[in-house]
Amino acid sequence: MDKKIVFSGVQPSGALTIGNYIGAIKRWATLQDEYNCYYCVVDQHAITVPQKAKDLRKNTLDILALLMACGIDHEKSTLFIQSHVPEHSELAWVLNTITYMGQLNRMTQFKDKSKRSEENLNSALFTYPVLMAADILLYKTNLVPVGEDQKQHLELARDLAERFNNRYSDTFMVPEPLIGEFGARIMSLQDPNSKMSKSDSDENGYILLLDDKNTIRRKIKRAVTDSIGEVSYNDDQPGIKNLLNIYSSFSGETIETIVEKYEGRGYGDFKKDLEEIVVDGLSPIQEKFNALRSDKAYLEEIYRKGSEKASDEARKMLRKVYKKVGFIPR
Ligand code: ATP
Ligand code: LTN
Repeated sequence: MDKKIVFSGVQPSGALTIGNYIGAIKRWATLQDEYNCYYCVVDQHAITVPQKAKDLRKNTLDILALLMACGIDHEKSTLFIQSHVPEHSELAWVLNTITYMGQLNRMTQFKDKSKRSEENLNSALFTYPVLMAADILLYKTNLVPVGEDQKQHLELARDLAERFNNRYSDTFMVPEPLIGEFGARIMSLQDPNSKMSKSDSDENGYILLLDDKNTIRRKIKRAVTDSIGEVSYNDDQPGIKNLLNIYSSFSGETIETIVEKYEGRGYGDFKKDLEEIVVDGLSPIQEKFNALRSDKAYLEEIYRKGSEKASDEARKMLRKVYKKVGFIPR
């Protein structure tokens, strides 16, 4: 029996946080045996907000090496760079013709991001979700592991698949989201009511996968808690709740076990242990990253092989789509 297909993407718009890791990337590695996985560094999505070319090149290779350091195995999964497979933007053009302006106007990510650059809004920021739908639909994807913030975009991909299938004939698989439970949203360490984000102006709000030991310790020490003084998991203590989620995700222990362990002890002990758990959890990733990142030729070999594999599938699907819409074959 053929394995089901998984597709996900990450933007090389900066360094990855433990929010990206817990919410999405950690999960990606665990899916590799059961599914046929495609993992893509979406550089074409990243340029919907201004990027310096030099930084984009560096971030793309950093993220590729980081994904491998987090356990993505290029022998098991197809690991590639979006702009290396032009079928993504070619399919996006066709999908644009069946997307309603009203649908794109309702996207919360567009509303949020357009607020940040009110003056010269570019049209790619608006059609961003259509390119994302193309990424997913090209590979007959069944499942898309993402954080909760991407749910609305996935709804659009489902909608476009169904609309195309109805208008022409059965072509695309209708994909399902795969969203984790508590890890779905890791919050800022400085404001536990807003999402941990790499684009936060306060660097104490996030921990980067590549932060050094002292930085990690300092950021956890400074993490906002409350005056209750009891390690307990509830919505009245959002700071501690968020730290418990991080603790559990890195240690593998259940929330109950952790809460029991710190009964009658203050936040000091809890934070001190958490510091070491995060430092220890990230250090093997950082070591692997450093080894991989210094070998440019090896990285090149991997992303070339990945895009060849992805292209084979993408080409077949695009050919089918072009035929159905009435384009004359080359
Ligand atoms: P930014 O934070 O700069 O707005 P982003 O991190 O949301 O960008 P991506 O890098 O493309 O954008 O996200 C990669 C994956 O990480 C997505 O699946 C997203 O849902 C997930 N993710 C991002 N932030 C968090 C978070 N705080 N908690 C859980 N998952 C997250
Ligand atoms: N918009 C996504 C990144 C992304 C993606 C995809 C995720 C682009 N294409 C396809 C899943 C499937 C984000 O996380 N910001």
